[in-house]
Amino acid sequence: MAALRLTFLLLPLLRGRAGAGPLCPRDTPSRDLKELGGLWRFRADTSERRDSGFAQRWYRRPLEQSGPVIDMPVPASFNDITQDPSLRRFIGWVWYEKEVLLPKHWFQDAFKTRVVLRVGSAHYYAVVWVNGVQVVEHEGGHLPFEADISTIVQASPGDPCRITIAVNNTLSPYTLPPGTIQYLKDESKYPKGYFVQNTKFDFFNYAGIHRPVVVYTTPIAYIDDITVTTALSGNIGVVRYEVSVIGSSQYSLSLNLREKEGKVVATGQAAVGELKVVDPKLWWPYLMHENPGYLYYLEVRLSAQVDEDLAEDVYTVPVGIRTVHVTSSQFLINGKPFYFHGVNKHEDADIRGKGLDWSLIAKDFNLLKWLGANSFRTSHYPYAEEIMDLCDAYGIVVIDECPGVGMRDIENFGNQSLAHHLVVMEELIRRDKNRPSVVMWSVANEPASELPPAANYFKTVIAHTKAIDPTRPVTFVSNANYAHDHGAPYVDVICVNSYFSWYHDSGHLEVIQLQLNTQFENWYETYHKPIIQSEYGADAVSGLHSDPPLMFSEEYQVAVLKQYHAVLDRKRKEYVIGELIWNFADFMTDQAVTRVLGNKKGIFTRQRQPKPAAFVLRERYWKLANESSCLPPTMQYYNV
Ligand code: BDP
Repeated sequence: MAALRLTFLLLPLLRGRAGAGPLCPRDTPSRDLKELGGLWRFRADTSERRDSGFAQRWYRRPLEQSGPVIDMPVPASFNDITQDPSLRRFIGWVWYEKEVLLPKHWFQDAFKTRVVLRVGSAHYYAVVWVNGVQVVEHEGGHLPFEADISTIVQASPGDPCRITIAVNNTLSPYTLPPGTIQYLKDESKYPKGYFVQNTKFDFFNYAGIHRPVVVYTTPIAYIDDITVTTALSGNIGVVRYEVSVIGSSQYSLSLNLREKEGKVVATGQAAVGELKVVDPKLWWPYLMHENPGYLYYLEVRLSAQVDEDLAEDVYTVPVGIRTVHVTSSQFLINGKPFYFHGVNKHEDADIRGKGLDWSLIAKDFNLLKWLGANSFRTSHYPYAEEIMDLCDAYGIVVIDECPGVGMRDIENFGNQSLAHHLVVMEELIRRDKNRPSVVMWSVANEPASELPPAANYFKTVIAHTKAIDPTRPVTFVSNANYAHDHGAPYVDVICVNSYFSWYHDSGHLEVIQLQLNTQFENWYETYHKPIIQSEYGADAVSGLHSDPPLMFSEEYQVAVLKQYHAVLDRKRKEYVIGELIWNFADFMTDQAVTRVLGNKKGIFTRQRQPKPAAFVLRERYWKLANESSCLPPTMQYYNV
């Protein structure tokens, strides 16, 4: 069994792994970008050990020469695209391939141009070849990775370039999220070799290439990374920055911090420095200010000597000037108390699964604004950069969560998991560190934090996260008993999930208020840290009615929310700093007797139509916003 699992997941680990470039590819005057979306050729490796692709080196020749292929959209999960149930539940390697013609001018001065291939995310493990040469491999869905492919593509300029990506969705006790492969050997019940993948998280393990694949260029000497942090000192906004350059040690930099309209408000020349803005326009959350999500733009220009030549690069990062502080009972943004009234989401939709979809993204942000939600948690993994960009621009506050979900077994807290968890946090922070919308990192959701090894595990993960980013608070989301949670001592904010009258005392709405009150009191008396109700809710099958309210009806979902709100309204005056409904929309899960085509705790259906609970929340969120914000009276109404 171990040997087979090894073939499933670990085969490519025999080669070295490579990380992601920190800067998200953007069109700039010195860089070109070509997106490789559309239909790719695709084949699942159905061989018993799922190893034919590697054994027969499918990457060496066009994929259709080694067997049948089908068309597969990128970005998208592969699971729900065809009518084939075995592909929907497929575990193992799937192979994607695309031929692409790169623009001629990328080769005109070959040695002055660097060509990079970048994958926004591929779930879970990916190996990438260009023209048959392996260029990168990466562990973990939800985060980007890239490879410098200059020498390979420049060896045959003008020829189509063949990109092959093998993706494996097998999870192990040491992956994030974890999972196990279980072989069912009773041949009176299961065919020979039958296995299933078990997970302890509550969403479907969609797989494939979920975010855009792009090829982009930079000059041979280039801006590799820019780190920005901001502070306020009286009426001065301080933008601290650090620029790293690769490809030359003889270079000069010129930095311009511009307002939205283009006016330069501060300039710099050094690689590390501070820019000062008098009376800055601060980055404010949605509904906390009449001009939320204000962004400056830090334009970095590089002039580098490379041999006899001059390489010039330019890259611009959006900058939101804002501060974040946590006290024993408050969460302060720009020194003002911030109350999270928001949602937990999923990247999830019909047909495309977890594939990036602009229509869905736009619709979801419109629904968030309609709802009066000022925040969300990226439950239970990092969301697409495209989504995060809009959070920055719209002022939607984000608790940025890594894929530490379903960590329920002791095996998930050993050194192998820990080492990977630290790498994941590094990759996540490298990607999202400059985002004003991100106000807190969440390192896990509902881990078995009552297990003794969780103490050292979370102490280490949280310390590592804080060492990389000392500017943001860190949390994880707990459903453990307050008295036995070994991770809670290390968090800045207590995030608690509870499902009173649902998973406990099912159907008993009358106990919610007492139990919720006790929950808050216990946590606060133990830790004296602010608390977020990070999940609560109830399943409601759209169209199912019952009065008096019974479980799974739309009325019951509303009733649960109202019971929670009564207590939240008392406690938010003390130390409760937020409430995030579970869930924004219905979403797909594994099949189970408790799931009706997925989890129905959405206040919107999976197709984004509101259930009655959405109207209840909308009324509440706008009321909360109007109470606590400095909005002018003209903006204090439903934004219909
Ligand atoms: C919580 C989990 C979440 C689930 C939810 C539920 O954090 O992922 O979907 O329960 O059961 O425990 O609906």
